[in-house]
Amino acid sequence: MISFFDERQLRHAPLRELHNGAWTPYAECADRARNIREAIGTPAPARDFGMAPIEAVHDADYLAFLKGAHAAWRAALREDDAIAYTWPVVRRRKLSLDRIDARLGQYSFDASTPIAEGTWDGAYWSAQTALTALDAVLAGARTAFALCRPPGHHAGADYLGGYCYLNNAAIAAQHAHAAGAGPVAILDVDYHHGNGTQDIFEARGDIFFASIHANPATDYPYYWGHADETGSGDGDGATLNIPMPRGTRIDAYLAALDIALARINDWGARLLVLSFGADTFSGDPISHFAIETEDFATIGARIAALGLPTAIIMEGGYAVGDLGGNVARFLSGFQD
Ligand code: Q9C
Ligand code: ZN
Repeated sequence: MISFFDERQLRHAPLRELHNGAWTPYAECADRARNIREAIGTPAPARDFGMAPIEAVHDADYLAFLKGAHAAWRAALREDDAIAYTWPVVRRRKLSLDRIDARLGQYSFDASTPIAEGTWDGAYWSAQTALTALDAVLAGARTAFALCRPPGHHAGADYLGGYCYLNNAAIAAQHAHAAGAGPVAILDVDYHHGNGTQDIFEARGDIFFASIHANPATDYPYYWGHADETGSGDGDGATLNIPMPRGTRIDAYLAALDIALARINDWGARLLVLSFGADTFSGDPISHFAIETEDFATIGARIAALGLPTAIIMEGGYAVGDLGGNVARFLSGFQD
């Protein structure tokens, strides 16, 4: 399978995250990408599609914030990575605030997603990697793999969170839609609910979003991904959430996957953007499913049987030593 990665994605390297009340090493580390790269051979570099496809998904004020946040943090004489400490949960609106702490809270929803010096470069090239894979599919490849990192599915139109800054899958899906390749469906099989992707498309009926993930009653991101979230307005019925319990094994997982695939097929999708997280792995340090390495090939093959042109976008997966092998197994299920 053709795959893409850009060295500049490695410039994003936060030092630590706030996890369960303590500073811990950053789980979404650059070595994740190195491990995957080694397991899948030599991915081709990203092409530069510029800002327009990113601006088609993200608000201009958010992008300006993200680009300038680390420099503003340093200008305020702070050390290390920029991170929020207060959030406008009540009546969040587009305020034009100067203080970096106010801006950080305005544009984020958690404290596990710091902005480091190389974050903008890394996120920008991660998005370009997704667009490059999508473009290969538009040009006729049946599948293409984007080794995106940082990941994207928790980022909304104007906020970051969950190790995500730019929503790579949403940018690719919107680009495919704009190119006339639709109807476009997004299937999210990361362990965590893709709340940012859902938020971006939940009021739209022209892009379908389906997600299989850990029950948000027990797992991050808690507030989104419940089964009763099915879309709104024009998007009523174009969102599908299938929460699964901790401990989920391959048989139960495949039963849920078959439901999601049938819905995508019935909806009439012509192109699939696949948010793939390998954090469903039994050995993942921050997750609690029981998918084994060999199961990833079965999952990949089941999705491939849908027969849709597919851009595979890397999301999570934190068992760094096993990550490349798990990703390679998943891709092997597509047999091309
Ligand atoms: N104590 C992705 O897999 N930290 N993001 C959870 C729980 C955030 C995962 C902290 C997990 C984000 C792309
Ligand atoms: Zn995840």
